[in-house]
This record gives sequence, structure tokens and C-alpha cells, in this order.
Amino acid sequence: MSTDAFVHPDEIRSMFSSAMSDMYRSEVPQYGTLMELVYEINQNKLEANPKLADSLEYNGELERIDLERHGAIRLGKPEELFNMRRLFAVMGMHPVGYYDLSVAGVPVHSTAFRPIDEEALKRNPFRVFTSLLRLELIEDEDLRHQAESILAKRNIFTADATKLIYLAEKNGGLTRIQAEQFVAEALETFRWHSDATVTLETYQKLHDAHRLIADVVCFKGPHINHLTPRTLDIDAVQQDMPKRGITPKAIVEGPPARSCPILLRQTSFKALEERVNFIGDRRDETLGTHTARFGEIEQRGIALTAEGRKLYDTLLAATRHAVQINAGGSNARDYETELADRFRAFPDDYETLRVEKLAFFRYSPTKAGLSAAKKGDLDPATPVNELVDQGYLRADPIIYEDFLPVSAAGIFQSNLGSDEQKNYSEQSNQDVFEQCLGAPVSDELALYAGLEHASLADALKTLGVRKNVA
Ligand code: OOG
Ligand code: NI
Repeated sequence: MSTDAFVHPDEIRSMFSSAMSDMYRSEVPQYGTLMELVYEINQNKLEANPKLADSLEYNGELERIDLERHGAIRLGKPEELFNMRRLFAVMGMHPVGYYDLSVAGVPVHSTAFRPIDEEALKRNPFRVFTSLLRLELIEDEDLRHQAESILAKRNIFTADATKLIYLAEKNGGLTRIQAEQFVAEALETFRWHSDATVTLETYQKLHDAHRLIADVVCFKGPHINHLTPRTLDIDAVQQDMPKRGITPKAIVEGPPARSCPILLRQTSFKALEERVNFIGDRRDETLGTHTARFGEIEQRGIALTAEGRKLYDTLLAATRHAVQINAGGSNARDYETELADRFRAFPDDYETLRVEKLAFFRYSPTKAGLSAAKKGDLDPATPVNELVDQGYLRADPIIYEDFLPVSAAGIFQSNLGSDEQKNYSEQSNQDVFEQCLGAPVSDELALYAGLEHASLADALKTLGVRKNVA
């Protein structure tokens, strides 16, 4: 390879994700503790459950488990979102999905930047949940204008990062030296800055309007606010966290524990109170603090079809209607019981999930299928379900790579200081979000459906069978 060949975007993403993890570990020590705990529990789970280990290995997920994490940032103005899309594109991360967080009384809407194709996901599935502040939801007009003019003055990207993004777009990639420089420069945007851009008084005014507004508006950049490792057993991690001095939020967000995990389960904890220097503070004194950064863990399960997702949303809404968690989280056990009861209506074996088309699967021919095809024993008109029953075709869960708005709302809420659940009416505005982004967001369901179709078409072709779905 010549020295000026381009570095693959997947490799730049891995470099960036590992640099980010190192930075976060040094900024937020509890993150390191959490990583150790998650690693130990994942090892135990794999040892105790060889079937799970085999299936992860077969699907190319075993290698990515320890690399796997997501982060989150909150941006202040459209131009920041537009340029963030360009920055993430350099590392093969693209906007997928639209999340309206006004449902949680949080004035943001969001997308996830993530790799899209299967190979890229296998190499490194690093994702960043990215929110844009919706200043139009601030009622006080003066305060809104003040926030706008503070944000107008800042540039969250270094001059060199901007230049390297431009070069990557113009030349179609970055050389090794440019890629290394890009990672170092991009990291600057995500770093914590303890110098605020405002006085304590302005901070407090914005904070009173909404803590999140102060977090976005008063600092030089969109500090990464958490990095989340993927665990294979979230209940075990949640249970062991207090032993390591970490206090998790009252409940695990998302579906209940199941033998076939679906979608995403998450829990978080408050990590750090930062000391902040406000404008006008004397050099030798620190008057204020700000809580921005937290920790989170997640467990991922199978991606659901539109129908499966509808069932999930219905059961979750019914649970939340029946039991609302109070601010202290003292009725968390009632919520968990209700959730488990309601979700008995959701089939919990892969075969039913597949046959009832509630979830997405990756198909591949088995050894028996290949040898039957070779011998000419396969009737080209055999329906898919029969091929599976006969052991000629195998179906593995496609993992959910995205986020859940109600869970995200719970995570936001908990880190803004309360476990109380709030159910607000929606104020989605995907069009405006996409205008700011300068591109449409991909539809996650279409991506999973595409993966399933492609794998089935490939498998059937190899087996020499026509597509007969039923
Ligand atoms: C993002 C919260 C959402 C998740 O995993 O759902 C999130 C934030 O607090 O900025 O990270
Ligand atoms: Ni998160």
C-alpha cells in the first residue's frame, strides 16, 4: 500500500472511538470502573451460555462486543448539526432515524450517526446520539434571543478539523497522516471545557428555563455527555453497580428481561459534578458547578418489524399509563412487575417472532442445506418456512442498532435530576430537523428490512430455490 492511500472510514471510526474512550476514561473515572464491570459480566455470561457465544460468533458480533459503545452530544444551532454530519461522514457514520424528545419535556430533537452497512457495523458499530436544541420551545422571548446570540458567537470545530473535513470531501478520503490529525482535531470538539462562555448570572437564568438549555448554550462545545458500553446482561450489571460505588437510576428503560432480548434496554447513573469558571469569576475561585456527564449501559436485542414495534409501543404505553414512577423512584418495583406482566403478550421465542413477522432475521444456508442443494435434493419451490423447519436454512436475529425515544427521554430526565416519568404531547418536526442537517435521515426499519431481504435472496440463490415466502 502506498503511503498516500486513503485510510478506510471504518478505520478512522475505530481510531476515533478508541481515542474518545481514552479521553472519557480520564475525564470521568467511573466510566473506567463501569467498563471493567461490563467486561467481567460479559465474560461470565459467555462462559455460562455457550449457545449465546456461538450465535454471537456466527454473526460476527463476538469481536465487536468489547469495542462497542455509543455516545451522545447536544448541539445548539443548525450550522453545528450540518457540519457535524460532514464530520461524522468522514468516519462512515450517517444519520439514521428521527427522535422527538419533546415527549419528555426536553426541548430537543435528535438523530443517531452510525455506520449503515453490515460490514461496517461488524468492524465497529460506534454511534453518537446527536440532539439539536429547539430554541423555539423557549417561551421567554428575551431569553431566547440571548441564547441565540451567545450561540451565534461560537464555533465548535477547530480550524484544522474544518480543513480536513473539506479535504476528505474534495479528495474522497484522508491519508494516514491526515486521518490521525483529523481524529485529534475532531476530539477537541467533544472535550469538556471548564471555562464557561457566560457569567454565572446568565448561566443561572438559562438553567432556570431548562437545565438542558444551560448545558448546550453556556459552553464552548458539545462535550460528550456519556459513553455507553454494551453488556450481555444488563440486570447483572445494574445489580453489581452499587458494589463498585455506582448508583444507577431507578429502573432499566425499555422492554423487560426476556429469554429473547428485543430492541434495547438501558440504564444510567449520574457521574460527575464539574467545577466551572464563569466569565468574571476571580482567577483563584470557582463559584459554580454543572452536572453534564453521566454513565450508561445498554443491552441490545433483535430489531423489530413495524408490527413488532407497534406491539412494543402499545405494551410500554399501557405499562406507563398503569404505573408512573415517582421522583424518588420508590415505586420502581411496581413498574417492573407491571412491565413484565404486560409483556407476556409479546412472544418470547425466536421461531414465533419470525413466523409472525414481529422481528428481523438474517438468513443463511446450513451445511445440510448446501449438501442437499449439491445433490439436487431440494425442490426449487420449497417455501422458506419449510426450508427452516427442514434445517436447510438458518435464521439469526438482526441486532437493533438504533435508539428508543421513550427510553432516551427517561435517560435525559434521570440525568436532569429526576426519575419521574413525564408523558408530554408530541411536537415532531422532522422536516425542520432535516433542513438543519442538510440531508434526510435514513429510515431504520427500511435498513433492517433491506438486510433481511438481501440475506434471504442470497441464501435462496445459493440453495437454488425460488423465493416462496410462506
Ligand atoms: C442523550 C440521551 C439519550 C440514549 O442512549 O438513549 C441516549 C442525552 O442525554 O444527550 O443517549
Ligand atoms: Ni445513551
